[in-house]
Amino acid sequence: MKKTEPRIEPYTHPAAGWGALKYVALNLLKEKVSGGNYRTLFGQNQPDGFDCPGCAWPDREHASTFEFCENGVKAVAAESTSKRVTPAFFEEHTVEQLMAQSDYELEQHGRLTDPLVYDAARDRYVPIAWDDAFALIADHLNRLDDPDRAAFYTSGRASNEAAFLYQLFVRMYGTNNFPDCSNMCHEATSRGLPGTVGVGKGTVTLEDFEHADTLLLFGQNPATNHPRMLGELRECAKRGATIVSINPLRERGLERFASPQHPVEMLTGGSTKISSVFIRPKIGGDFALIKGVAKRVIELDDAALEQGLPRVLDIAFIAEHTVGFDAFAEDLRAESWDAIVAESGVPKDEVLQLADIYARGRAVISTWGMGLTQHKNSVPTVQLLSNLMMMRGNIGRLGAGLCPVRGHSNVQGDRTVGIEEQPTQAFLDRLGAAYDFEPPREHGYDVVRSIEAMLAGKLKVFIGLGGNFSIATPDTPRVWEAMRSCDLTVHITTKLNRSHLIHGRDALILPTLGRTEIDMQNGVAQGVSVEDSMSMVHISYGMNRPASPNLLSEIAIVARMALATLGSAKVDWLANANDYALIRDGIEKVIPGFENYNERLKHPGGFHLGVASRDRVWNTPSGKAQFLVHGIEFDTPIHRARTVHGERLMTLMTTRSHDQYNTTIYGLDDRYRGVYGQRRVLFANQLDIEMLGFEAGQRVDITSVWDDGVERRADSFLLVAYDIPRGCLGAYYPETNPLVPLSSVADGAGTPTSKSIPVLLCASSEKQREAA
Ligand SMILES: Nc1nc2c(c(=O)[nH]1)N[C@H]1C(S)=C(S)[C@@H](COP(=O)(O)OP(=O)(O)OC[C@H]3O[C@@H](n4cnc5c(=O)[nH]c(N)nc54)[C@H](O)[C@@H]3O)O[C@H]1N2
Ligand SMILES: Nc1nc2c(c(=O)[nH]1)N[C@H]1C(S)=C(S)[C@@H](COP(=O)(O)OP(=O)(O)OC[C@H]3O[C@@H](n4cnc5c(=O)[nH]c(N)nc54)[C@H](O)[C@@H]3O)O[C@H]1N2
Ligand SMILES: [Mo]
Repeated sequence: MKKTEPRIEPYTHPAAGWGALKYVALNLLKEKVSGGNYRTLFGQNQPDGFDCPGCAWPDREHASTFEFCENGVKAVAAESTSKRVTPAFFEEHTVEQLMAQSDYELEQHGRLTDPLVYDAARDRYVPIAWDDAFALIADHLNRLDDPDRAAFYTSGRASNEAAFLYQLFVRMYGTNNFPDCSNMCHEATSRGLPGTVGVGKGTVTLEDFEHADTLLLFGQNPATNHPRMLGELRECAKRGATIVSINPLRERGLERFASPQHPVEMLTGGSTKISSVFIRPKIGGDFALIKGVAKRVIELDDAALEQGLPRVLDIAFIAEHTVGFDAFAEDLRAESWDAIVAESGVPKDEVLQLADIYARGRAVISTWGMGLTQHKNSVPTVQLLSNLMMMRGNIGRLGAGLCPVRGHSNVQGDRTVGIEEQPTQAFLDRLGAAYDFEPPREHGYDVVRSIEAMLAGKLKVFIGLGGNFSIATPDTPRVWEAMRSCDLTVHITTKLNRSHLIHGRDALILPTLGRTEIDMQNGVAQGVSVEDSMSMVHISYGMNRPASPNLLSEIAIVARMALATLGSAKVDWLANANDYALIRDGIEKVIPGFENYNERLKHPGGFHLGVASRDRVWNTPSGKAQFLVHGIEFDTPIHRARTVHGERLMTLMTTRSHDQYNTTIYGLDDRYRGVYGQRRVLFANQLDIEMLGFEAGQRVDITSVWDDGVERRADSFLLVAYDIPRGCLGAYYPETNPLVPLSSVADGAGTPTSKSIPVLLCASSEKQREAA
């Protein structure tokens, strides 16, 4: 693809439409999809095809019509590329030389073909036999004086089978150190919802979208990150449902959508209006906003009572299904409107408008993404949203419910099958009984704690099942120091990324099959299963020839790592790797909800795992859904920094552009936000740009304000005047990760606060400008 000239040019078309088709064509040409096998792209999310490695949005059961998704195609094309990174490539490049390449360039080299080991004398990765690689891992693990000195990372693409076998191996080895991408993603959801409704998962299915009359979309950008969700929203909008976007940015894709599934819309240049209302809190303002809405619902109910009108609260639901309502209502009555307005950044009339919409809705779905989960108060925010929904019985009822929209295609399934650093005792009991061993009982390290433990010299071996740990995590220079202090780093991976270059004393790169590839074991093509964001579990079969004959499946790698480390006295690892159905039998034994797992997977579209809260069964200590009281916080790091620096102190959110998949950079455009050919841009309100004495188009350096005396900076960002609330800034992740302090995490979830970083700006110096 020809490199676009860097420019800023506002986008005026609907999301998707012809623009998306054009981009798809360009991507296919660029990747030279393996063997010209474009059929692959249409095998995604088909009953007999593979699960799209893009996002976790569920598939319609109809699934016979190809659901077009630009970013799904990009994900598949990136995996099916015909480009290869062979041992000859590493012979030509030292690690130091590769470090000089951008993340985008590293990604472009293509698929890894052979297992590699780091050769320190030559600063190169060189080939290693698979058995020697497993022996090296076993040797390191068995030499540690304590299994808690090793951590086992998982990124959310690993299948249920791979993840289950991995956690079994790791727990038999003796630790619960399972940092995973979820720790940086929807952890506030997973830790918050159990406190209110008893389960850390959403309560809706796609069917509910057909019956909802009101949808509140909090902090997500579906046109980029869950494009197939727009198809669902389009149907809702056509039906006349009210859709509200709650987001500091007026994301283009939430305004108008031209559906590639509907030829008439495409040919006539038509499109569908998605959101009818845009509520725009300042960054981190959602908690106060939701509190305002809940307070207003109480006021509306008071007024209804007085006038003898039907109640606004669902008093039957509250009485039968909940506890804690009185204290909750009392706290809302006592909350001041001034605080709500000041802390949310939303004018009072708009808070009231949102409350009216909510109170009119007879079937309301609330969805949310990273805009709610990556702040200090994310757990209380998710709980408050859940409480708001409970006020009108909007949980466990047709067309209504909680809909956290997960990221990675199997991030929810990985947690279900045991990738969890805080396992319950009940889970450990069942696991131990099924495999006849005593699992470690102490909770392990999450992502941030793993990094801290490395820095403290307590963690010496890092093994990563997918992902890009050194780039996805916060506080980049500290993470690199931490990873380089390890005795061994291992990456099980499809493509080259920077984490492979930030290595321990010993280091391995183990190349694996992707989801799109045929996985033959013992002469039989194996399927793997995944759970989407709405708890549907289904099977996935690859269709492509593997990128290299020397790749192993993730499951085979885990099994052989386990065999080399632990032997086969308790588990016949190789038998499990030869027939994935055996692993599913194990999952069935240990995890409730998987009865008849192998059988039920044969049903096209799979099966629903069952979510207790959806059935109004509340797995909480009280046995009821719980209203919880949380106050607005007035003494946060951002408040404190603003006291010192005044209005020059800004709050920075870090988000995804349209041309990336997390740390994988597909291209340098973010077309819906009007950015082309570049990524180091900083969105700011024109009035703030003037107030700070800058001009749009100039370059600025960003430093974050934190209390540990460490300087954190990211330099040379192009200032772009953008429609964003005052005091707020936006930039892309991962370039901005050096700004996120390691110790700045969501209370109760440990998620890095990558959507609310207190920062200051200064003009870039001439020298830095040249370097950029
Ligand atoms: N193509 C593509 N698809 C993806 C991914 C990808 O990188 N590329 N990543 C996958 C993963 S792992 C995930 S988790 C999801 C992420 O999908 P999203 O949840 O959409 O994640 P982000 O792009 O980080 O942006 C979140 C949105 O939150 C808004 N926001 C920021 N701060 C606030 C706030 O304080 N309040 C509110 N209300 N909104 C706020 C931003 O303006 C932005 O619109 O997508 C998944 N799908
Ligand atoms: N500042 C900031 N930081 C963030 C975020 C943010 O919004 N802002 N978002 C956070 C979120 S939501 C998430 S989920 C994390 C993501 O963190 P990660 O999951 O660690 O990162 P990814 O970029 O998704 O990982 C991509 C790599 O996975 C490997 N890979 C791809 N497919 C496969 C496969 O099938 N098998 C294997 N074994 N490997 C594969 C490839 O090597 C690729 O380079 O980042 C978090 N970090
Ligand atoms: Mo994520």
